[in-house]
Amino acid sequence: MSTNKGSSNTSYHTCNLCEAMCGIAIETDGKQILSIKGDKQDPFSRGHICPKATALQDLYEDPERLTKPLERTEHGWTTIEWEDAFDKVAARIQQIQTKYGKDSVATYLGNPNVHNLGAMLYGRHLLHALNTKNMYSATSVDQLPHHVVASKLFGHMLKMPIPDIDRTDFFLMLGANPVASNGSVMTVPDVKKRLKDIQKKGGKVVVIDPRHTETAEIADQHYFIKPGTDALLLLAMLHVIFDSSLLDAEATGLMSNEIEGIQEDIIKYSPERVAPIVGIDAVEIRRLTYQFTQAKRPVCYGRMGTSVQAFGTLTQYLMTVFNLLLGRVDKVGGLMFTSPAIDLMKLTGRGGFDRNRSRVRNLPDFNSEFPVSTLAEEILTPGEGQIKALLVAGGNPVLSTPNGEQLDTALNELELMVSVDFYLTETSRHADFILPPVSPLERDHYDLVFNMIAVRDVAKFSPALFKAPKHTKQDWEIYCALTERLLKKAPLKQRLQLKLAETLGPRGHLELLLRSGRYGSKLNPFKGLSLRKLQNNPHGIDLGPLKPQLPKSLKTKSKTVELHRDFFMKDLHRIERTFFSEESKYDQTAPLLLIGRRHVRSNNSWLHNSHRLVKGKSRCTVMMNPTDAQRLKLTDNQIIDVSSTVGSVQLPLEVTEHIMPGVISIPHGWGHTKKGTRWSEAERHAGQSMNTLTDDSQIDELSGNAVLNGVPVTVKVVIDSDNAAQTSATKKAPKTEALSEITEVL
Ligand SMILES: Nc1nc2c(c(=O)[nH]1)N[C@H]1C(S)=C(S)[C@@H](COP(=O)(O)OP(=O)(O)OC[C@H]3O[C@@H](n4cnc5c(=O)[nH]c(N)nc54)[C@H](O)[C@@H]3O)O[C@H]1N2
Ligand SMILES: Nc1nc2c(c(=O)[nH]1)N[C@H]1C(S)=C(S)[C@@H](COP(=O)(O)OP(=O)(O)OC[C@H]3O[C@@H](n4cnc5c(=O)[nH]c(N)nc54)[C@H](O)[C@@H]3O)O[C@H]1N2
Ligand code: SF4
Ligand SMILES: [Mo]
Repeated sequence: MSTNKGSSNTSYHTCNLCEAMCGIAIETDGKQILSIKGDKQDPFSRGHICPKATALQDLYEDPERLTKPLERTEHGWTTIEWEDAFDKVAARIQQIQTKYGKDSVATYLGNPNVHNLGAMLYGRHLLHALNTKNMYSATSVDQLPHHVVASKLFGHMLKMPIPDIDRTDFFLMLGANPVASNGSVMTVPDVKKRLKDIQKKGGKVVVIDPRHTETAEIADQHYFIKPGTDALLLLAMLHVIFDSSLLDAEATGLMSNEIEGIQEDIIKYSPERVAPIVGIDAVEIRRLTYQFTQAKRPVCYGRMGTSVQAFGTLTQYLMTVFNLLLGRVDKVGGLMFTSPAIDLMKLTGRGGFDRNRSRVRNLPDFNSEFPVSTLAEEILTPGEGQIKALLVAGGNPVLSTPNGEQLDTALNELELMVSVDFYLTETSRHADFILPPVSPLERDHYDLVFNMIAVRDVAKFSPALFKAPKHTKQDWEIYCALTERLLKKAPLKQRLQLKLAETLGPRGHLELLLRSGRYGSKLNPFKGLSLRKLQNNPHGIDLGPLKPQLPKSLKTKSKTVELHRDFFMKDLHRIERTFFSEESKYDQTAPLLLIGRRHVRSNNSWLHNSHRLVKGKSRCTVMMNPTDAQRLKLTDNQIIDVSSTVGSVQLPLEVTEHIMPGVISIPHGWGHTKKGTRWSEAERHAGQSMNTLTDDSQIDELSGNAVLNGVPVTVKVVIDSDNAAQTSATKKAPKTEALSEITEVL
């Protein structure tokens, strides 16, 4: 639905760039976008947007965005017809699978897939047709610990409890910076206002983070914490609640009978024992715990900083147990479960663990995926089962995954690489074929994933702003075209299933899912929630605040919260070894510890081709506390060399009190320095990749998740500040041979 004003037209959509699902009002004149503003009538986002929303226009208009398939030939990149591309790609995949076996073809599905209705609905058909064990995704550089905890405790990997931010009065947040990231595993548009509303109502926001972040800036209390030690802090907080008998008796009835065991496990982690390692005083740890227990509706939540670190899964577990034992799960203002219009749990697996082992490092899979930290070694290590071909869809793992340089080298070894991406990136430049889908404004949108983890139940359908131009394809069409070809010799039933799914299309699927969901009516299309109803409500429909629903909605067999103490608490051995043993590697005088950071004008490894977003001072800097700078005789704006076990980068130094002594921070997703990419604005603001420093051999042992925070590094000066101005990260990347080839051919 849209409104007209003169020749211009305003229509309503959802921004799909991050998890926040902000409503946007887009004013157009024909094919011209005049403005993108927050949709004030969206009941969820209430007019809020961030600077990235306008990048949707830049993305749409970007002349460097690919729209036609490319094939690598001896003359460089050549455009090729879609049908030819699909035929060639499918034939090459089949040849390789026939020669080396099914598992020789691997897949990496990147983050944008979960922001894409068609990709979510049809990706699984392609994966099924490929029938390979070697599946990878951004999950294992992200929220894998949340899934492991949800699958074990609540019975399904997607049954993740979400902080009820609008009704809590004490929001304890570890390792998350929603004011910059706009929230994660917590879909929460307008988060800054929502946090301030907690305070306005007399509540408190407390942030635990090695950096004084944008969120810490508005919080009531902020504690620096030594990276990677959150598990110790939580063990000590649990120690305090057991010691002071603060457990919620009623809540314990909901859980499996393992609480006494857990009490035994945590007995030795007194605040006094952990404080020197964690960097927070024992008195403060006790105070914080009491503050939490004295609040009426407190909640404890943790994200990236606590997920992608050495003890990510244990931390996530302890945090959930902390909320559980204090009766803060499934309670108003605590951690709650959503009741979305479409329940993805019905469409996906529960999250099986250790069904397969990775070939080289023998690591278990989760939900049929191996940790992406193992991808490069599976390509580089010869032998049966070696990966020979890779399909990367909506991902840039050369910049996003640990030891990206190693992966960059490994990709050269492949016999075939295919990228489904609309940019020629650090990753897709290695491809033999690039299959570019349309931009987000040219496809329908409904958030299947983020409604599962939103702080309110809502539903909204956004039709494509522009009809996809002729001779372009959406992600789902690309997936289906490849699947069809791969299934040519498959049983009729499988082929018919695909045909049916294709005929339905994303809209048809959506209609079925909405009507068979909890707010719909299967029999009567005019009753309950349906696509038609959503189309008539272009600002979205509010389905109310989160509702208590346990034990009924638990997916565990026992219909209790299964604590799986043995599985999680066995990691305490590693805690002891890491932090307390004689031979402890955790040397407290040791090198600096590296953490990441996000900025509101950037999005993972991309959107850097939007001038509006990257202009101004380079943001790819190394933040360091003045005490460290002084000790190391470094000054602001000097170019320094940062080295880890696997690589080194050179970046300008930013000396700031906003980071904890002993810690440095570099944002991820930069490093547009490789030859043969084609995003010139990004190349002009190249920066360096933080994942040149992260080590693929370091994983969170319980889940296989990557360790991207708390990476030991050393630093030294490269260039002094007088010369830094010219050599800072804004310097233009050299124009490459491959780039000029493309411009000639296209
Ligand atoms: N050191 C460090 N590394 C990190 C993180 C960190 O905090 N620190 N964060 C991690 C996290 S949380 C994540 S999610 C990953 C993300 O890492 P990736 O999974 O690699 O995802 P992106 O970096 O978002 O890359 C997106 C790619 O998809 C393309 N793209 C965008 N939209 C679409 C689309 O609709 N369809 C298709 N086919 N392609 C599209 C873009 O052009 C771009 O090349 O990075 C991880 N890496
Ligand atoms: N603007 C912007 N928004 C984004 C993205 C983006 O790239 N840019 N990416 C999107 C994606 S894919 C995701 S997953 C989300 C992530 O969203 P968030 O989870 O909010 O992630 P970050 O902003 O990286 O915040 C992580 C925080 O953890 C802190 N930290 C690091 N190590 C530790 C530690 O050991 N302990 C503790 N307690 N804290 C630590 C860091 O200093 C940082 O402030 O953001 C999404 N939104
Ligand atoms: S916060 Fe920004 S990027 Fe995220 S959905 Fe809203 S407008 Fe889009
Ligand atoms: Mo992410």
